[in-house]
Amino acid sequence: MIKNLDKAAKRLIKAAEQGERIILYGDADLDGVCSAIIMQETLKTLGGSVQKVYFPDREKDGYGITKKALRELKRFSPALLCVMDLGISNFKEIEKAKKDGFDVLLVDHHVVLNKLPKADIIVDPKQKGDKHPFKELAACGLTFRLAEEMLGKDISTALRKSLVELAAIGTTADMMPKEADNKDIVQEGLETLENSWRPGICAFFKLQELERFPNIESKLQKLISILNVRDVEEGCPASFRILTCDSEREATAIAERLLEIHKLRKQQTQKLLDKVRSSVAEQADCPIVFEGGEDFDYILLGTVSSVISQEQGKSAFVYRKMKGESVGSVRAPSGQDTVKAMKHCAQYAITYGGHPQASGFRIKNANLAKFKKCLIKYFKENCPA
Ligand SMILES: [Mn+2]
Repeated sequence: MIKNLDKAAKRLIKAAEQGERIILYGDADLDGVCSAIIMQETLKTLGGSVQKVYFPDREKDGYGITKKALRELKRFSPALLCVMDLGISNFKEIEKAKKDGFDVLLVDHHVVLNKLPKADIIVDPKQKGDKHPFKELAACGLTFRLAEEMLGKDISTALRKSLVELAAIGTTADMMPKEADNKDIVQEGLETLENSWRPGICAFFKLQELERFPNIESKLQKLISILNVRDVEEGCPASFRILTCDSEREATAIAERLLEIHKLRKQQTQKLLDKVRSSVAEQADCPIVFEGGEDFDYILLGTVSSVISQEQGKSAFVYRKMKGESVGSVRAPSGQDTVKAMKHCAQYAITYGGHPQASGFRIKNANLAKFKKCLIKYFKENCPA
């Protein structure tokens, strides 16, 4: 049993039944977005009222619970703040949210740092005392398990399908291992995905770009890469807008727009990849890749670090340099732990966190060189080639 899942379900049911204000706060990637939709639709089924769904703008405001978000959300307090796919390292921000009058419920799957934040309820299979044997659920997988617990045995087949589809999309997008719970969730979700009632999903399966793929798995990968396109309107990612949209005409318009942006991004990614590749070629004996610049577009970082890490078989730290600070995306081959490495060099970073193979950091530009040196030393000692 996942620790605190029953507690969290009871708390959410109570909030729905008593008409408490509920705020959903999710990461803006597909895992976070799918989590938020699963939770929103589950609460709606139970008669709850979600006042606001908030996604932080990673590019502008950074990852996690942000100060800006807390300022904007304060007007909803007192309320239940349900945070998904982030929060486990937001110690100060959660303390502030509590002070502002929020009850805080965390559903996260990221690595627990040295301590837990002071949220009222924490669901994270990676916390101490969690006896669930499988630790690699995505946040949307956890949220789906939570929805099952909240809805109990009465869950209708139609509702279950519509939720598990989202969990399958988010789990695949987060590149979680397709084992145990994840395998069940993805299999169940894929069974009906092509016949989804959700206008946003129907719109995608009618695109020519998707039709040419031979099977549902490859179609899903394409669907994810298009949904991943960053297109924020009034703080709301396109993926959320399209997956919750109830008109197929509107959904088709968003899908076509995303496809156009997606094509453009692909060209930009190739350009940046070529740039990083030529720089890396001159540093063959360096145990890591550490590359960045002012022209490194934030939204390309994840893809570029991931491709470079695969090509080089090294941990890749790829960052965008801004005015005083830089933000980076990190990917690593299996067996290397970038969170542990950054923990070792934490004195130079402002924040860092994530998963061993996929993480991120924020740093003062003045510390970039020291951070790099420290990481190189760490990898030389701990991951000899
Ligand atoms: Mn996630």
